[in-house]
Amino acid sequence: MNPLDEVRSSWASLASEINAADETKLVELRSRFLGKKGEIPGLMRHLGSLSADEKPVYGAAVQALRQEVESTLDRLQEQLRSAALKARLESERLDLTLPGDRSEAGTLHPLVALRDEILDLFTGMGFEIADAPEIDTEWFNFSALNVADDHPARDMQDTFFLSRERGEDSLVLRTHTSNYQPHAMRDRKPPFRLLSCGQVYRCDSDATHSPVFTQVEGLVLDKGISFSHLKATIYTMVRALYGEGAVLRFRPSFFPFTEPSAEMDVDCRSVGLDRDGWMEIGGCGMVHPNVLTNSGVDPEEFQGFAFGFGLDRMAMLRHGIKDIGLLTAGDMRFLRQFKGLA
Ligand code: FA5
Repeated sequence: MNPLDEVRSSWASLASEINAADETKLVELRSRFLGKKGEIPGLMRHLGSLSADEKPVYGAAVQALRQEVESTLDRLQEQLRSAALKARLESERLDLTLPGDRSEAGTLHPLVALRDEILDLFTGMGFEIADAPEIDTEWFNFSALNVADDHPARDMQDTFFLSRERGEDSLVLRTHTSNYQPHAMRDRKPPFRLLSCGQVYRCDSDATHSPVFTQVEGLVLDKGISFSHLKATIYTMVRALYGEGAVLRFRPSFFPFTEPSAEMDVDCRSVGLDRDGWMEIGGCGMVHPNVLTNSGVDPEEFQGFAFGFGLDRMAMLRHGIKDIGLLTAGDMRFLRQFKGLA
């Protein structure tokens, strides 16, 4: 048998093996028959021993065999590839008609939603948002605000003291956001309009009092500020939050850091609640000259007003919540009803 027939028949004898070949076997066969030192290129070595007439015939026959081997191997390789792809697609198949895993979208807590609304409202009126520490000294929380040493608010019953010793530098959990006032007056020069919102702490607990609650504090210092500026500002806020029909009353009161001072109550029925009575939402007044002096501001030159609202109370009023504790209890049965808040 001549070498060409030998290679042809060895290729032909592999037919059944070839058809069932895997990827490795195909690579092996490709190298055996078509590789540089493979059987088919090896056939060309015999060209030299052939006559001029035989050479083209022999060359064409070798070329034909090469093409047959090549196309067979290519076809098989392609079949293997598409079978592998089909298997993969099959194993990774997604049934898009199955119901999906729905993840419940979160929603804003009613206190956060209300706080954001109030911050938006006041920034719209030219107020700048600022912060004060929740742990502060007795001086900032009380003395700078003209609260006398023997004032009942300093009493152990009302304030969480963090230091064993009592004194101007001893630390307390702030009892109100008014601690912000002396910080603000020391840190910047009037005129300014500032708003601060944050948590405050008191030994206090019943349906309308919580030991941890949130206050929103405003402070405006400028020349020629009067109580009517204060009233207009508060009315703007209350009407924006509760509607034009909201009835607000200013009740004369006392705070050591404002003079005159008032507490503000909203008529529950006027904001759509099904109950009689007033809900106290905050305190306010004209900044006391002693507070200005304590913080290095000349009361002859600048006057101002301040207010502090209980955010939790305002949320109770808005949503008709009867127990303040629900706002911080983290009970999903209660919180789910505020789903639409954004
Ligand atoms: C003050 O805290 C003053 N710093 C407010 C102020 C600021 C007056 C600036 C003048 C100038 P008062 O203790 O009344 O005031 O508290 C203000 C509001 O916080 C109350 O009207 C009420 O809405 C809310 N509040 C008071 N105590 C609690 C409590 N334990 N739980 C929930 N809200 C409370």
